[in-house]
Amino acid sequence: MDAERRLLLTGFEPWADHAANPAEVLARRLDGWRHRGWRVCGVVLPVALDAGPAVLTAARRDLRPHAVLHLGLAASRPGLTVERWAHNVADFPLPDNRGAQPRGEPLAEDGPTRLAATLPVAAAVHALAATGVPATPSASAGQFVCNAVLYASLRWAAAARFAGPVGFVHLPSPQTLALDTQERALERLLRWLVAAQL
Ligand code: PCA
Repeated sequence: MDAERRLLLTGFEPWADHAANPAEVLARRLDGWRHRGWRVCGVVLPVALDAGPAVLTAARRDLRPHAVLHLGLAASRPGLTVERWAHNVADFPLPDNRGAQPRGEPLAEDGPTRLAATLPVAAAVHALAATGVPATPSASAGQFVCNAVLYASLRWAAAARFAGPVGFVHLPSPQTLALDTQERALERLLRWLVAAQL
């Protein structure tokens, strides 16, 4: 009997002209975080359309998580944003880390136009905002690799009838909001997730 419950927390490596990615740093920092029988497993994904979802699939197989939370950097946003939707489109403004640059292509020919995050967005925003950080819901995870990973994750969750929550939080730049402050807000969100036993 496996009593421990695992939350898979993913971040992304840096890309383009970002020297570092707070999503990577915080996924690593929170790796091993424990609370009331839950353990966070931090995994860093490549910023690549052909590799990000594949690494996620492997991590899911190895870790058999009960909840999945993705983190990514949205450097132009002023606070933390909780994504409501993944859209079935890849329209990269610049090549990913492996040189792929689809323009206006569907992620899955046969997939739905959009998929809703199964993490309760309003409650997640509330948990983050309770620490005093700016936090809002977002209607778009963009059209780059973050959106592609969320779309793949939600598609898997629907197909596998995954009972736990799957969600995505975009983080602001550490220049906008200190990393330690972002970390405290994420810990608050994690404690809420544990308490809610979703
Ligand atoms: N943010 C990018 C990809 C990796 C990341 O952290 C995005 O929003 O798509």
